[in-house]
Amino acid sequence: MFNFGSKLKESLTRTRNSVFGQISSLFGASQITDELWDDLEALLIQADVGVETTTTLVERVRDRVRKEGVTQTSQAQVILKEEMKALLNGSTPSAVDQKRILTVILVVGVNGSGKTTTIAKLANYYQKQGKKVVLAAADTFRAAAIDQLKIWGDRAGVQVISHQPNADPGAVVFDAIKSALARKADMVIIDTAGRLHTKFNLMRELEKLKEIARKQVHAAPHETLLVLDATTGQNALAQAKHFKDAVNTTGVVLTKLDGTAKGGMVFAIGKELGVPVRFIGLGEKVEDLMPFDAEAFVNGLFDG
Ligand SMILES: Nc1nc2c(ncn2[C@@H]2O[C@H](COP(=O)(O)OP(=O)(O)OP(=O)(O)O)[C@@H](O)[C@H]2O)c(=O)[nH]1
Ligand SMILES: [Mg+2]
Repeated sequence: MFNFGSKLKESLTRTRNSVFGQISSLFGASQITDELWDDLEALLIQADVGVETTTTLVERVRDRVRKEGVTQTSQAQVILKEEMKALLNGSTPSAVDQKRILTVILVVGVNGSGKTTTIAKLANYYQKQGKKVVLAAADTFRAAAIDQLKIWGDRAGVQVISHQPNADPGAVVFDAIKSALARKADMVIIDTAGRLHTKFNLMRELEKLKEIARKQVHAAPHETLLVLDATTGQNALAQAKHFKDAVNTTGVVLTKLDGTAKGGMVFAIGKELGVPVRFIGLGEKVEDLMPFDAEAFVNGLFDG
């Protein structure tokens, strides 16, 4: 069995070493002082947790420390970890797990964020759960994107529905859903373009794809996953706001956590966006995807 725990810890090494290790040292001090809170705030902001989320988090921890009469720094750190987990928990469960005839997942995000790779990973993940998956190569702007998906699908034995480059992405989605229904598949995962062409409104196009899916399957797409590159830090957060407003994303896949010290981003996404992180990307291989688990994630930030 693939060990997610050690893979996660390994992937979080940079994030842990850069800032969270320092937070641990901070709480290694003997006394809780005003300086401790100031230093904690500065470190969390440095860790890309985001100003708003940092302020909320530090206030909550400080309040509890005061109310609970905590005097030991080690106990204060336990509270910090609890409040970090609380920030990430409590989101609605993914609609993907409900039973229905066909589940449709739309995957969106800007160029290079890791959409196509993530789709291969998701297909692998759900396939391993015994689900029959069909992929829709609806990023028709780039011939390479279609090929990338086809090659992977062939290798994994997953059907990929594609059209010619520059074809109408809506037609690809329509055909993929039709084929999936005919083949009694469990799930369709749709790849989309991430670029903004001059004569092309990406958000309007994505909205059109959603409408096509909705006409074929009740309440589809059941999940609209935004793929965000963790290495871009606060920029990714700005993208996320944009996508959320325009196409109502229901979840985030945060990719490339293995190559960055910006793991603190997870908190900013959950809190400032109110969109849950559903999966995290921990490498380039097809198995390097993990369902997001707040408990394991926070533990991994502190303990190597
Ligand atoms: N280290 C690491 N690399 C990743 C991860 N996810 C994706 N990548 C890499 O990121 C690069 C871009 O990934 P793609 O899947 O092609 O991204 P995309 O969003 O489909 O890009 P476009 O099709 O150009 O819009 C590739 O080199 C991937 O191998 C991850 O979790 N970790
Ligand atoms: Mg792609």
